[in-house]
Amino acid sequence: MGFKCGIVGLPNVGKSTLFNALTDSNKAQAENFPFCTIDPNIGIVPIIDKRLDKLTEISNSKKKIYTTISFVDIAGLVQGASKGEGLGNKFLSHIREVDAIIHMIRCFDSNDIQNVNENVDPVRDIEIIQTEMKLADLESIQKRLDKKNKKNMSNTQIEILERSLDFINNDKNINEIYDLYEKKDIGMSGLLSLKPSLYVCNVDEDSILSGNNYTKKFMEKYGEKDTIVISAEIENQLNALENQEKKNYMEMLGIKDAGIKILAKKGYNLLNLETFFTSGPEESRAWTIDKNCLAPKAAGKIHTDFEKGFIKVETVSYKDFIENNGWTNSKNNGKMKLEGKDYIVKDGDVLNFRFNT
Ligand SMILES: Nc1nc2c(ncn2[C@@H]2O[C@H](COP(=O)(O)OP(=O)(O)OP(=O)(O)O)[C@@H](O)[C@H]2O)c(=O)[nH]1
Ligand SMILES: [Mg+2]
Repeated sequence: MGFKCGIVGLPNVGKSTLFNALTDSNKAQAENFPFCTIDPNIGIVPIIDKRLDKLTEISNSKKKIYTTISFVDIAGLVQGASKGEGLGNKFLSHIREVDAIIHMIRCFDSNDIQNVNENVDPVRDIEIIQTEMKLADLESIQKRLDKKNKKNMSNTQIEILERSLDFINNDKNINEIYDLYEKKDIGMSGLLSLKPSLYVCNVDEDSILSGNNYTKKFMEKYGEKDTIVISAEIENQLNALENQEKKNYMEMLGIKDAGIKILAKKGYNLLNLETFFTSGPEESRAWTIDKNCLAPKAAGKIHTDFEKGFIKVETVSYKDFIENNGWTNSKNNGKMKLEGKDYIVKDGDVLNFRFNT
């Protein structure tokens, strides 16, 4: 299963516009009225990786398969959503299914584009969303900590819920849970407030390069590391253009990389993901794993039989593979290593698994 990122925010802030840009489609209806989106739109996006292009060339592979991330365009949330306001709490459950959240925040002025609140205020807007997520979490924690439901959970799971309850009730920074427990256990809690988050400040054309007062105010509070300034509208227009036209337009705007590319990369980092490759005459392919993944687990990404029957793995680093022009010379020049089940796969490794079926 690929990784899923949900696009979350107030109504009419540009979520569907961003989704269309990310998925290079017109799949999501994006119109100037609140609650335009009701059912979630799902799009799968290849993560373009130049290293894979290179490997495909060297191995003369018939097929090239990039790894992917799924994006989910979710209905707008409003104050009181957890209690059924707006489109209500059914939509909070769509957020529960994603691995990470892209918060879409309006940072542009426009008299034409309806705003559900009276003015533009990114910090207030994100707080409305986060409060709704916390309220939804409180309800879900309380339900699960009921005696009868508690029986099916491990002690760690119960502890995480109890701690989260304390953090939310006392308005403490819930992300401190990440210092106390393992990522996989935290993920299993399904709590919305604990999902890794990226913030996208949606701006007009003139603010793409250096932001505006809204983005500044937002970053003062939420920092720059996990924030990205994008114009969803412009990204969408860029996608509609042919290569040369696109280049010219980007030059005119003064941007080097499409914002959505930067966004996909940031998402990858945020989720602590890495890539390993397989490469041969049939296909070259990129695979997504968690950082510090052990070799058998990585094998399991390809097929569960590979994990069960894992014997050894042949490894060559990406750099060596390129420098030695493929498997054969890497082997002959002593760059291929044979590793066992304790091997921690590194980003960029080119791997060949040996297994029993
Ligand atoms: N001026 C301006 N308008 C934008 C921008 N991004 C989106 N819009 C417009 O805002 C309106 C709403 O965009 P959508 O993408 O449908 O918004 P949404 O967040 O999906 O809305 P809901 O599905 O109703 O929650 C559309 O008319 C877009 O063209 C932007 O960066 N600047
Ligand atoms: Mg929408």
